Amino acid sequence: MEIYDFGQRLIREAGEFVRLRMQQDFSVDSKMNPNDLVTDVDRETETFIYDRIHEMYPDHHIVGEEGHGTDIDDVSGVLWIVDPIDGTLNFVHQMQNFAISIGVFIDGKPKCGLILDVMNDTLYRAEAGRGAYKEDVRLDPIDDTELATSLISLNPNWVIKDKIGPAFGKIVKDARSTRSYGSAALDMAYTATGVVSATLFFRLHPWDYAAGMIIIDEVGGKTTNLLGEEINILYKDSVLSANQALHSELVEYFSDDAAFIEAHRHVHGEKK
Ligand code: 2AM
Ligand code: CA
Ligand code: CA
Ligand code: CA
Repeated sequence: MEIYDFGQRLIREAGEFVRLRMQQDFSVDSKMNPNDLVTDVDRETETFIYDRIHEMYPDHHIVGEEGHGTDIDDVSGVLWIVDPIDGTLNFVHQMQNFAISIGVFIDGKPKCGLILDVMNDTLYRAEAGRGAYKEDVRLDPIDDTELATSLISLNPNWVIKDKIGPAFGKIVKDARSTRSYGSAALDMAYTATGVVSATLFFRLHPWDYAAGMIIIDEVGGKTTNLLGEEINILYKDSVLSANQALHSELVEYFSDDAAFIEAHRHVHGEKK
């Protein structure tokens, strides 16, 4: 079966799995810090997705947040990058506003991106070169905007940090307004649909941005790190997705700030 069709079927099944599973008890643990949570549902959903891909395509490679593919360090062949639940804090606290995110790459080139808003059962999807869709509605190219009349999404935690805070703070001041949704994948889907005009992150993993960057490409938007540099799909990086004009405008806030560049250097260039 064609990868894109299989992926769409799989992510819908995984969404159904999550909606049923969350009606039963599940345990919540914290990872490195007390605000970084993981649940049984994250782990079980990743295994659900892994098992089905592996059964259908035994020679494909699969990387997931919850432990699959930790040994994968090159992009040759078909690579599935999976976040079983993006927005785990929303999952735990709100039981809504979280997503499943799946990006597929062939020899490092984008193949397709899938983001399912699980509780609304709304699928954002794109196949490279063949357009992006929200459910069955083809998405229009996103329009250029200026920061002064744009809504942007970002996490307020970055604004209050010593070295990187000022650059984010200036953006907050100059934007029409900001939003914080708590799911990087949904932030990117919202950028592709024009709900916000840009989304910014200081540090993401491949599973957070893989699907979103493919969808944003297909609506004519641009994704790089915050300094305007190309992102390597197996690396952690900062992420900036926006329409073309706003992307250029936003990169200036970071690339003109020596303290930001210095802090950025320390946390980037690391493999997932
Ligand atoms: P997650 O829910 O899959 O962990 C807002 O918290 C966004 O940042 C979410 O998409 C979340 O993904 C992501 N994120 C990445 N690293 C994180 C971390 N260490 N703690 C909390 N959220 C993180
Ligand atoms: Ca997580
Ligand atoms: Ca995530
Ligand atoms: Ca996750």
